[in-house]
Amino acid sequence: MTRLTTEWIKNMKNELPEWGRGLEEMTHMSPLNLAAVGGDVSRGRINSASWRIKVAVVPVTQGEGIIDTFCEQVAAIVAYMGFEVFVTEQTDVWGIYEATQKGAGIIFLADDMYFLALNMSKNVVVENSDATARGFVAALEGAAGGLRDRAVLVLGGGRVGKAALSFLRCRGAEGVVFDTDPEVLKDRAAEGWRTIKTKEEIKEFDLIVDCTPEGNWLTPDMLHPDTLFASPGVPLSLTPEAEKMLEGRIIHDLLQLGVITMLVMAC
Ligand code: PYL
Repeated sequence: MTRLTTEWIKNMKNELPEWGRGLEEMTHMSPLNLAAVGGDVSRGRINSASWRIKVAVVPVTQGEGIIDTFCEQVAAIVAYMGFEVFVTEQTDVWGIYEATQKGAGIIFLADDMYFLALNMSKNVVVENSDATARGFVAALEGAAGGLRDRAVLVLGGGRVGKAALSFLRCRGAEGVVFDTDPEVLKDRAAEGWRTIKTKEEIKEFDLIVDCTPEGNWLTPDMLHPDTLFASPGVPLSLTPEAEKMLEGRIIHDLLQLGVITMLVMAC
């Protein structure tokens, strides 16, 4: 998983309205509806939760420590979805205690390995990789006008890729996976997923979910000209030329779709 930097995310909260409009233009669905599809949660449940549940975001100092403004951006995304939210003054365990004392029903917190949304009263734990994969598959489905009986190539067969494959199956699509690590491909094949073995085969697919943590390796000649490209992976794999070729058909953000899907799944 690529560790975000303050430089990458510091303007995110100011750009949320533009992000939401762009996503709706591409997917013909509001962020709320996308999260509802990705999280498999009814709009009614989300609306009622937004009135009842207060959300806390707890800074975590473990490992490489706090990413300046990370918690603030997460809180801004939660607020954008219409929920009351605060960032705790304290960090770590004290911050969790502060959140419970201030009546939080859902707590977001992230260390270097996991980013979780916890709903203690419902004993629900939502993990960012799973929610992010589901959110981006839902967005691809919206942009493609449905995925039923269509082949979708998943780049990267790790934590996010596996979640994307599973949710693609839930949505009636055939997930196909590519990974540069033969051992990962072997594991996915053993689980019954169709795999491709070479980068040359990527251009056979016009629907792609890119879950790789590599950047700048997908060139125009490697891609189907009509590709719809959903990329939970950070940084973006597309070279600038490929980005230009796919302009208007790229679904990519650093936190937003994952956080809104985590939120609704924790409701
Ligand atoms: C959750 C993000 C999505 C992509 N990469 C993941 C990442 O950067 N994880 C590290 C998050 C550390 C947060 C830090 C803080 O500010 O509380 N512990």
